[in-house]
Amino acid sequence: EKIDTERLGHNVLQAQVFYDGNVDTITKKITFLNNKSPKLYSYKIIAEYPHDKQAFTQGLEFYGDTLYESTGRKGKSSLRKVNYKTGDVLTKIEVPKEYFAEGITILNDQIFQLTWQAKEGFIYDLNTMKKTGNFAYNKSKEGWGLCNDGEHIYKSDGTEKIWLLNPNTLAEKEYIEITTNKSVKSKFNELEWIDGKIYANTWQKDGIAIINPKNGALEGVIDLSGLRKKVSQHENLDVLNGIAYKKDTKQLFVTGKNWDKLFEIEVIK
Ligand code: DDQ
Ligand code: CA
Repeated sequence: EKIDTERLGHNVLQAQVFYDGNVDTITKKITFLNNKSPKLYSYKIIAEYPHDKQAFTQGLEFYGDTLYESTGRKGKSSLRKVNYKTGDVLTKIEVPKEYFAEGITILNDQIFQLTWQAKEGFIYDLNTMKKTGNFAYNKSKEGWGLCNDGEHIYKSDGTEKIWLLNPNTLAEKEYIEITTNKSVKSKFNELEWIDGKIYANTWQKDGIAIINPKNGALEGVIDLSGLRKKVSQHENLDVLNGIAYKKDTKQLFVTGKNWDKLFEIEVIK
């Protein structure tokens, strides 16, 4: 059996075909390289802070004590510098209304921001927040989330792939594909690099996935379904999205699209 690696990925170990003589009932059993099922984690709320309800959060990352946020929807897309304790927006750069802004990440004194379907990203100077350039992504499907490990940039695109980008040209170099021991997973949205793993929101789900960047194995899931009840929600689209880790103090923050709160949480392992 030839494995369709383009569709199922290089994380697939093998595909076995079961044939009982009837071609209509051929079934295929796929075995994944990742043979462990994900661990399930819970959380504890450490603190709650105000968050702008107008912010359709698509990107969230700390630089020192300052929170940077990207918001989406056409006509409402922005790049913000935020005081996380008060929720005050210190600087707000509007994104041209034809773009739907997505994830951000900060590397080498630059902020990189994706857009959803335009296959175009923006580069800003971290200190002035002035736009200094653009970049294109042609191999990946769409622009969803970004994070970096201090050296490389990782990008999700709505599919099962997370791409590794060249930090200078932003071109897609290679990718991992996200699998559990049972299936291929997709729709990874906002991303965060925490201690060697990629933490990822999943679009319209209450769980944060913990992904091994070396092989795409989905090693854990944090069940955050309790948080939704603690925010004033008005629309189905107001889902958990936004993970930011303050490296110096090891604090973890999460929010959602148009949520009125930013939560500092501790993962219970
Ligand atoms: N994404 O963040 C999951 C990548 C996209 C969110 C899209 C939310 C839909 C809003 C409706 C817009 C209609 C074009
Ligand atoms: Ca993030």
